[in-house]
Amino acid sequence: MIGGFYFITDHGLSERGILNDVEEAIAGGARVVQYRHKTGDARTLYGEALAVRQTCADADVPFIVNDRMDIAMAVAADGIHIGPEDIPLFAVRDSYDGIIGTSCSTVADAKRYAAEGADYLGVSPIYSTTTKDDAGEAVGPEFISKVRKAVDLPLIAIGGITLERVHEVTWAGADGVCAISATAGRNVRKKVSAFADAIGRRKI
Ligand code: TZP
Ligand code: MG
Repeated sequence: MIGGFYFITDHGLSERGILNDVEEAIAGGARVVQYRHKTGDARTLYGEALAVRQTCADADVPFIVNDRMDIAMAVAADGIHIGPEDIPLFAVRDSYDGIIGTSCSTVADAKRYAAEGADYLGVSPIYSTTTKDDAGEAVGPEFISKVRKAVDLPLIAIGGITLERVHEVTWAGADGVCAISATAGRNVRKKVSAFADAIGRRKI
């Protein structure tokens, strides 16, 4: 089951390299890792994804590749995360047994993705964010409640989430939380650990 703290790599914000960040995030309690690299060439993506996959496999943490079906297949990732501009969900569901996550910001899309066989949904952007250029307008934590009522899939809240806001999104029904800028840079382990604790506390 996808949930808890969901860590996404960010080359721009990383200070010690994304592989180190992944190790730190897992040590801090991340329950899912996504490799996200928007600008690298396929050879670079393959090499990095392979290394991250190994680190995740050693820790028994699900490893998801963002956008790229070819890379996910080549490194035998546990899953892929696809957005509205990527290969369509219906096109991969029949031939791919791994975890498929997709992003949604309307209830109609959430229902459609559930019907098409998504395994989890990223609900975003909950708050405004500068980490993703085309993230769009903030949908607010109430959007999570609406999707929660509409579909029976794990929901990962993402976009502008700080430690102080964790309770708002878990209260609204999120099963997991992703925070990039709030955990990237220095002390990744400590920051992820604080998120993992905050999410865990809400679930008790
Ligand atoms: N998808 C939707 S919002 C977002 C992504 C990748 C960026 C989240 O980053 P931050 O820094 O936690 O707002
Ligand atoms: Mg994408």
